[in-house]
Amino acid sequence: MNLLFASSNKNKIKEVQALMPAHIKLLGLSDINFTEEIAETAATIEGNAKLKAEFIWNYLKEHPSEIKIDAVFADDSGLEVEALNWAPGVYSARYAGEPKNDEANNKKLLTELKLQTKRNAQFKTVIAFINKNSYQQFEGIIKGAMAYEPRGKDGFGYDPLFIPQGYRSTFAELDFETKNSISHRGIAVKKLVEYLSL
Ligand code: ITT
Repeated sequence: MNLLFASSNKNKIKEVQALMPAHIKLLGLSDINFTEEIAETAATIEGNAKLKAEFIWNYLKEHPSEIKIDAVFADDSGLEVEALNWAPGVYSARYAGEPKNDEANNKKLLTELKLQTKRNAQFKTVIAFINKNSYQQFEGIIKGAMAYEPRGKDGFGYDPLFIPQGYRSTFAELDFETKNSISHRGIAVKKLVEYLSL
């Protein structure tokens, strides 16, 4: 089956690709020559995941692809920090303003958390899936804590600041496979794959 991942984030695509079984061919937005940015205007992570998947599903109706696409899905993710009233959450990508910038986001987060000893947080991914018969959502959440300084070189986004529960390393200090096997995205993708294998 040909599954189109409606994301322009190369790191997300790499993580999702690594969890796809051989019978599912993962396509990206470049395979349908889509290069625009989809405005994420919903008020929730669920809403933005749905909005991105629906946008591309509808785009394909008007711009049919040469490759047969069986289904489309999108991933919207956010970091939720309890001491910040669960911010940045749905605003994670642009926490430090436009244009989106991972380093500026991490810097702002550390500033907001300065002198804060309550460090617990969670990462959440919602995958929105559409095919001609149905719409489904799959959620993945991993609990953890915020580091006091960026640590590690791997990963992307907030990975240098997030320490998953049960570990002492940040996501950026863990190797790719370890992060992917426990992460918010990994959990959501495994649910999607299970659904597709039923
Ligand atoms: P899309 O094209 O898929 O929308 P995006 O990068 O805009 O890509 P999101 O809106 O879901 O994706 O991202 C929210 C923010 O959270 C963004 O700043 C990411 O860098 C960050 N993020 C998402 N997943 C992450 C992960 O696994 N580890 C660290 N940061 C992550």
